[in-house]
Amino acid sequence: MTRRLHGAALSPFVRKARVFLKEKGLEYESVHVDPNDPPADFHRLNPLKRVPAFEEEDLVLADSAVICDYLERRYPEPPLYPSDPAGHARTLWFEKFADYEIANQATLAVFRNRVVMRLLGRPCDEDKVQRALHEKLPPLLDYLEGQLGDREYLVGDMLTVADIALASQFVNLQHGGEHLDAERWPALAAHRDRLHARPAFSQTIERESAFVQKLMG
Ligand SMILES: N[C@@H](CCC(=O)N[C@@H](CS)C(=O)NCC(=O)O)C(=O)O
Repeated sequence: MTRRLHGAALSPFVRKARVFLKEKGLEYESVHVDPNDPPADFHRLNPLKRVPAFEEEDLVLADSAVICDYLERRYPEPPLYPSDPAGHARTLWFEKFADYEIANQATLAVFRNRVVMRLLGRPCDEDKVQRALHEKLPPLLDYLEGQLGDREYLVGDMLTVADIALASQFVNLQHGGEHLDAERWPALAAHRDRLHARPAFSQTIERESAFVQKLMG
């Protein structure tokens, strides 16, 4: 069967899909697409020209949330979404919170300025990074810390796509040279450590970190 994931190694959304596929135990072919310079025909896979895009036989999908939702319905085991309506809805909420709110700060402000801009030979907007770290990110993390409480996962007692989405954003924060303050957000830091210790994350983090170190010289 043809199953391909198109994207770049350091994209948090591509990583989320990669980890999801690995947690499902699904084999796939990885196709490199640089989101800053996609191939001319990439619009056929995603008219928005964003990564990830996904192909399975004749099916073409884009957007990590859509790809994960498809994989869950097509390959229900092991489940990565709760089956009860309330748990399912809360999972989608936290997934969205990670993909949009945390992503805007951890990836688009910190990682993009500290890593991507440097690689593109453009200046890093360090003011934007500092605003993200000290003004924008903390209230979002305070909220998640309260929601997580002393539980292992964001929703119920199972690993869900929401945990994967959030932990994936924290990898980009790390690539940008920043870490969660474990004294201020202990539950969240422990959650990140648990997720990043799973083989699906630890293997990719090791490879990516070596790559980032090499790129940044
Ligand atoms: N909501 C989308 C976000 C995808 C996204 O923004 N990907 C970035 C790379 S991290 C991208 O392709 N950016 C290129 C662009 O927006 O032109 C998802 O979850 O897949």
